[in-house]
Amino acid sequence: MERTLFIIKPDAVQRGLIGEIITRLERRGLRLVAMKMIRMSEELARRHYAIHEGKPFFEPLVAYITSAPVVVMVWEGPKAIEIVRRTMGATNPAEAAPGTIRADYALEIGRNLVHGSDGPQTAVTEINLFFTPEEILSWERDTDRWILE
Ligand code: DAT
Ligand code: MG
Repeated sequence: MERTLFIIKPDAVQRGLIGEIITRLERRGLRLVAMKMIRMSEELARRHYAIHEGKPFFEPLVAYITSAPVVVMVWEGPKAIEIVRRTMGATNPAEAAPGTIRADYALEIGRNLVHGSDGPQTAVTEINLFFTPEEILSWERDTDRWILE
């Protein structure tokens, strides 16, 4: 089992796409184990995107992610990190595969609706940045035997 951090970014919240986006991951079969709505502080945004510090798009990225509330989640499942990334589509919506969230609802890289951890190490770091261990629930889902072999 893997866990991944997922964020519904300000543009998706403003556009009323929270339910639509959660539905895609829920229907896929992934299990939601933590969720909250927050307004990211500038400090948190800079830490979350620290790897991009110094790049030309860094300051606009921090301004965008702090500009309105976001919904932060932890999703769990086998290969959850890769599966969530594939469900999101490529970073640039113009290059995202049809049927992905970014291809279906977005046009530009700076308004690409969602964030998902890109690897096992970043997933752990990002989950710890947004959630305490008590906020992450281990729970039995009755449908799991119909989703997982
Ligand atoms: P992803 O969000 O797919 O993990 P990333 O980690 O490379 O992509 O970049 C984080 C965010 O920064 C991305 O969602 C949008 C923005 N971004 C990345 N590359 C960019 C670029 N070349 N121009 C403008 N914004 C960019
Ligand atoms: Mg990334």
